[in-house]
Amino acid sequence: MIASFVRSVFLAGAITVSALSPAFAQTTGTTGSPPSGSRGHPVNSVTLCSDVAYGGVCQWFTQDTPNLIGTPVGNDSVSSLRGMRAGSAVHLFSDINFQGTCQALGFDTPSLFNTVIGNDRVSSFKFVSTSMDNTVVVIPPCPSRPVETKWFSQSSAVINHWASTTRTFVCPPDYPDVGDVAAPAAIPFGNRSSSNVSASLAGGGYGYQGIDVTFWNPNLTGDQTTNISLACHNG
Ligand SMILES: [Ca+2]
Repeated sequence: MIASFVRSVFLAGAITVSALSPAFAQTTGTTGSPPSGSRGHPVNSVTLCSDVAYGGVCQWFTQDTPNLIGTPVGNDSVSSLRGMRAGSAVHLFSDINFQGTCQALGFDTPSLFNTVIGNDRVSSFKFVSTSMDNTVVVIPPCPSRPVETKWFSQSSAVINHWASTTRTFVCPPDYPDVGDVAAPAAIPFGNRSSSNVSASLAGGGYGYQGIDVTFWNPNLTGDQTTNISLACHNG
């Protein structure tokens, strides 16, 4: 079964390559411009742009792309995208080789700000086929991924040098839960402030998506900026 499956995938790949060849494209002029392919052999396409509102450097692609490093549009650069053909959508990934945070998009998107994957984060993408549920376009969900922990650096709050200061830090939407899945009993933050500054859990615990940290800066040399790394996991 596996050998047969692999073989059929290989043959499908060969057909796709022949459909993209210039000779084939030149013989299929009835269905539009060459990148659209021919009837029965549509070519996927998406245009990625480095600025919002389809500005900056824009680059169209017809193939899954496991690594945007070195491309004109660039790695960790995409800010908007459009031009997906009917029946297809894309899965965008924050890491190369279709890893990291994934977001499924099937429609023109003038800004990736405030999306799950975020602005200037796309490193790879692949095409997926959509289906119709009555009149609703169904985009396949992103592949499930293992539960994992990432450590996020956060520095924003200023420590008052006359008294202790408690600040709240929050995990990002794609890794929403506080804690290290590999060490669930450990304190889920590291103090990266200057050596003068101590940090401890406020109230002796932490919440589901956020953590309160109390800082103390006893050296009386002035206010300082807090700096912690926070452990967050994705499920
Ligand atoms: Ca950008």
